[in-house]
Amino acid sequence: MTASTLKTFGQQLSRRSWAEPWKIKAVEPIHMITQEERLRALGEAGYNTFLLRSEDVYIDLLTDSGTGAMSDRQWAGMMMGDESYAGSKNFYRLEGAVQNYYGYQHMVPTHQGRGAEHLLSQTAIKSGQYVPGNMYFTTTRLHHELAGGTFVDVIIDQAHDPNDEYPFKGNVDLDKLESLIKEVGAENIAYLSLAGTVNMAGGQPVSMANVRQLREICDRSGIRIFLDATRMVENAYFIQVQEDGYADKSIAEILKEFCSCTDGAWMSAKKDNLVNIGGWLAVNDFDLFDALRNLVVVYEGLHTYGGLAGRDMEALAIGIEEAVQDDHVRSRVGQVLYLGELLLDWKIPIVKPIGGHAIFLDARGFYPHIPQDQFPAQVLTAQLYLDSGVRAMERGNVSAGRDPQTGDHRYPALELTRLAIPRRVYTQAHMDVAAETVKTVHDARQQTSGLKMVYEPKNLRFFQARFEPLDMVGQHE
Ligand code: P71
Repeated sequence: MTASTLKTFGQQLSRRSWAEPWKIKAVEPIHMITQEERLRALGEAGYNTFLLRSEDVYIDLLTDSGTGAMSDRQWAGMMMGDESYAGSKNFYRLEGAVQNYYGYQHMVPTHQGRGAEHLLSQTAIKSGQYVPGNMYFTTTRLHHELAGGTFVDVIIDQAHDPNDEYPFKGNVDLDKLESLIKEVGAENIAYLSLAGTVNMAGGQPVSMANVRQLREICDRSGIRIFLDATRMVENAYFIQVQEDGYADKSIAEILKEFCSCTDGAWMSAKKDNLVNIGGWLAVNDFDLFDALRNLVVVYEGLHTYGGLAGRDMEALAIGIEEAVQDDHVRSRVGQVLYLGELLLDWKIPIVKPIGGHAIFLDARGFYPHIPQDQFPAQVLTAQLYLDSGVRAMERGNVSAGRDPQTGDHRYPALELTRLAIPRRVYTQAHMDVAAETVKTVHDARQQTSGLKMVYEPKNLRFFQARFEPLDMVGQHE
């Protein structure tokens, strides 16, 4: 690819514009209910935005997962679904797209990311082994633990500091990894669990230099590297714009180069790959593939559909091609940057640098007076919803859960509220609404008090936990 074909629309005009490379063909109406109705809806939802009905939400920034808009080509592809039980032609299209754009040899489809995590964890982790990774992700770590593994965080220290502006805060700390190998022995390490643009750190990328060094260390010790490729396309964009030597390489080239330093990857296709449901798992080692192929039939479906309809696999194959277009990624990350820069201009505390898929508000910065066991990030999601019907997600003490050994809250260093931006869905004016609501809630921060958890599920508690405002607790007792 030459530099001239690489240029996006904005770059061709030598401007910073990141306008979307599409126009809107179908729209879905949205409404804002009244503040009184929002208060009632939030109470019914136990102050947990996961428990709100989407009809009661105005702008839905809960997640960028499965919430993107498909293109006209993808919708056309849905009509090309081959719903044969075995050997659907859409499976072969999907397999070809994964091989072509990610570079792995063997692929197993799954219904979504955690289905792939389950299969990989059960196959590649032996009970008692350690699984080092660049910060935990909720479902990923749970699957490590359910397979008898212990997750060890080996991300660089800067990732835990919302104000550190290092451009590759997703990097693995090589010393932490090497000390772990020395301490427990390489044979007790299942694999390195490496994520592109680290979600819980604020969508922070891993550099190409880092993955190359990791490859070297792991080769020396015979440790495999598996990549959480869920938002790896966005990671490739950050390498293109921030790492020396990559400005003239396309996102597609960078993605493939990065993946070539790893032994396989799992994917929640609901993010980068632009579909509403789907996932996959791809590896180079045939024996491992054989084991995965054997397990997928138990939990997901036959190895040529893995829980997906033929039409889903077709939309996914097309989504993979669209996901790596430079114009698309630049506009997607550009929209996140637009929202983040508005907030920075207003001195709102957010995780810096601005990441790929979301803005992460620093709830400690909003509510220094609310202790972490009164869930400041959960409070912030509630306040945003009450102000404007914008739905965000808690990514702090509730999400981190309890330590299985001590049973206590994990009290993570990062106490964040995430505004995730769905792909190809909202406009710049919607971003303005989101920014304004954050500002209003920030202005009222001193009058805000904490929450008490009144119902706590055992696994992934953040999904279904219920809360009451502390100043209300007791009124019902
Ligand atoms: C996100 C999600 C969806 C989610 C999952 C758990 C709690 C809250 C929200 C899902 C991811 C992800 C990464 C890096 C694997 C999964 C699981 N993210 N890795 O951010 O971000 O994929 O949801 O398709 O099962 O809102 P899955």
